[in-house]
Amino acid sequence: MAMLFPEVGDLPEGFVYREDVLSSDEEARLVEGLRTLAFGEVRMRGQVARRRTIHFGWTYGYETWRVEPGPPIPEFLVGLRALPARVAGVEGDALAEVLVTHYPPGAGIGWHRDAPAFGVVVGVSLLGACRLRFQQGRGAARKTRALTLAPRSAYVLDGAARWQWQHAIPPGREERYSVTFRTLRARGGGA
Ligand SMILES: O=C(O)CCC(=O)C(=O)O
Repeated sequence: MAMLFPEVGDLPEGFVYREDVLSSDEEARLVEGLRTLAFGEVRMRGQVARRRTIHFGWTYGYETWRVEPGPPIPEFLVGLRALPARVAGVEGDALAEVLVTHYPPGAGIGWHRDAPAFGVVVGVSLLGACRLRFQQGRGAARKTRALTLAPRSAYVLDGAARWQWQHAIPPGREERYSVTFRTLRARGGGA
């Protein structure tokens, strides 16, 4: 029987995954910094999600997708930017938006594509592991892929993975932080 969400292999074009991009000490120092951030609620269609987020560089409305200048990126995250830049093959400065998400146990994120105002997405995972799922198409034509994101790993969403597939993270058992970096394409948002 075919697995609903097969492991790594045959993942969408444009998806890059690297493990052990940070040491445990670097992870611990980053988590110390992340613990000081003032995370806010994510409200969509009247529902408050279990995950909490904070945006730097640029902010966007989850329902309007409007992109606005945001608070400056804290020094400890500016220091981290060279890493996702190297993994994605872009300049550090080009990663103008930083979104930090805190997932307590039981939190996830539903199917979506990231706001079109942003380009390449690079995600760094800290603390718990989680599944990252991809889907494309509907009904009988629906294709799915999945892998486990390890702590201290990084991934890139570009090409088809970014634009032609949706992704989601099912609720996990472990606390996790993701620090996602995005290049900016255009302001204003809208689908
Ligand atoms: O937590 C992650 O790595 C993914 C976050 C995500 O998909 C998003 O914020 O749009």
